[in-house]
Amino acid sequence: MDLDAVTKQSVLHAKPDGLILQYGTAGFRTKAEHLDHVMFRMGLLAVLRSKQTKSTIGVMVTASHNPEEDNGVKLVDPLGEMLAASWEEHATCLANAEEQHLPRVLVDISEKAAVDLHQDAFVVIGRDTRPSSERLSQSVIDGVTVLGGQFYDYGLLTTPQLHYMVFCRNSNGQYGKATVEGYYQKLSSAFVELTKQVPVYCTKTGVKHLHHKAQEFDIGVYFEANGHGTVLFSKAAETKIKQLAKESEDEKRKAAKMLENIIDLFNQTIGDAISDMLVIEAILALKGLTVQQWDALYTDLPNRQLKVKVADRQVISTTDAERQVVKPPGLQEAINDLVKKYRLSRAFVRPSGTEDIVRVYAEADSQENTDSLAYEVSLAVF
Ligand code: 16G
Repeated sequence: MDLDAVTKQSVLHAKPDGLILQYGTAGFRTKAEHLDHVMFRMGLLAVLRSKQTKSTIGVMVTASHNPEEDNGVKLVDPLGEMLAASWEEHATCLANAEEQHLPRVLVDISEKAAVDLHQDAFVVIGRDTRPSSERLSQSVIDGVTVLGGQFYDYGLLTTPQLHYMVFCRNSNGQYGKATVEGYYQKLSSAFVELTKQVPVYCTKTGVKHLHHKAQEFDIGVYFEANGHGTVLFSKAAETKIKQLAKESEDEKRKAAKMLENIIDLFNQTIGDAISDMLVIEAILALKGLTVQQWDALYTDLPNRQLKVKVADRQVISTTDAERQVVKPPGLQEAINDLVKKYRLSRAFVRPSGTEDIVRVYAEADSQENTDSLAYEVSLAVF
């Protein structure tokens, strides 16, 4: 520890005479104008803590919800938690040491905490949007560097983000990537996974394919754009619902009874317009919705289906639930090139299973573009 260098630097971050501060619930907090020396010293302390734990330590410059003229600083321990209580005492001692005692207090802390001074130190820093925060985090950096510590300044960061960064760095990336993008990536992909309603699958066209797929679930809803579809309940789900309709307490029994009747209202052997209509009527009545309100829940995106007459529809064969052409060679590539010309677009072609034609399906960002994509794809088929 180069104590001479510390003393020299410390003069530039001099402690106001007689000022006593306490490392409180969320670190040090007071008027920003009184915090420069505390920031410098927390930079020093973070280096010692980093050497002692052989880990990255975080320093956050913020006073959270306090008034704008306040500021504050707290240290983040290796697993992303708050600084250990024993080190809060060291922090308070160091922050309150009069200028001439600073070297001695540093040595005391190192001895008491058995800090290996030869160990490398790494400190990450974050700050809030207060006008004083940038300058104060520079004081932290001065403290870190004068003790030979390395640092990474994240700049603007929320406090939980800094805790996250510290843990990521100390878990070799196991907890996540120690970048702002990594943080958002982790949260957003977990959010998307969590809020996916139900798994969705595509099958080849035709009730027989959809029906079998839907049988794999406790409750399987299948439908085609042309109107075919129904809902299937597994034996296990039906038994459970029937049992709840008899045995459970009032609220649950009422819900289970409703489901029991819904099961009977569906024709589970195949889609059935009469049965589907009654199910919809029942749901709208129970929810107090009009047909118009129901219709307004859903807006069709631009789409177009075209038929192309061909000499032999069997020359086209497909894979991936009829979404990719495998034969004739070159057709899928031609479709891909056309799709690339439009925004939010996709297009499929498949031989009809009921007529001597090829069906072309297209989507794009507007109806006009959709129509034009469908037309271009049908020319490629032709
Ligand atoms: C039949 C199928 C229907 C499918 C349609 C496709 C049944 C009960 N109906 O109507 O599920 O969507 O054929 O015809 O299986 P396509 O291949 O000519 O478009």
